Amino acid sequence: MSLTFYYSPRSTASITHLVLEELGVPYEKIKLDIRKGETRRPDFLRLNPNGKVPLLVDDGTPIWESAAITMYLGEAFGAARGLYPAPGPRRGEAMKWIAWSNVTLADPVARWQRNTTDWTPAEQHNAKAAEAALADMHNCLAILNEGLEGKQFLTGGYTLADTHVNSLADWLRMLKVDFSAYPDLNGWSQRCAARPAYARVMAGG
Ligand SMILES: N[C@@H](CCC(=O)N[C@@H](CS)C(=O)NCC(=O)O)C(=O)O
Repeated sequence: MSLTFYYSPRSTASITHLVLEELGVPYEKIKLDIRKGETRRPDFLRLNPNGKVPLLVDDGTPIWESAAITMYLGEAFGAARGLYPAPGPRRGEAMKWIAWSNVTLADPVARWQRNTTDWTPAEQHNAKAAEAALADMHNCLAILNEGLEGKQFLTGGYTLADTHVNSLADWLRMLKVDFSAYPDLNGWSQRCAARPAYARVMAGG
């Protein structure tokens, strides 16, 4: 087994970074500077034609999309370490939250970001689109909060689904989304952030 992880700090690649650190598997890290266009270099595009991080190369096979990477690593290494459910309904639940966060939650977040932040030129911002995105985002956060009601973690004990979804929640916090209405989500996030792997990644490890 040989794992190579292509990443950029403070990007979607943080999800995969956290997952790899949780698993404690050996891997090589290759840092790319998005602003310098390093994700668009021909050698990188040959591995990921989307020109995006994270990218994981396992024994020469490129795997892109953070949700796919989390599920792949969960199956390959997580189940044996108690960090990913065995095949069955609990694994289905873990996959549900991972896919949901990347598809259903990330969509309004991206729309909101596009219409409010300096990642997009101000003349392209649309106040009505931003308002609709914010409402959709809060609907998702309410769903997540309800999914965590009375639970320590998403599917029982801590799994890579928690690592993955909490990393997306961090992205929202970075965007200054107000989480005050979501006590179960906040408590869960604090439990996820208490993991040693989380502290290592946040410290730049
Ligand atoms: N759906 C992808 C999104 C990946 C993504 O958008 N990555 C951004 C960083 S947050 C990127 O690499 N952008 C570089 C570029 O567009 O050149 C995933 O979950 O892996």
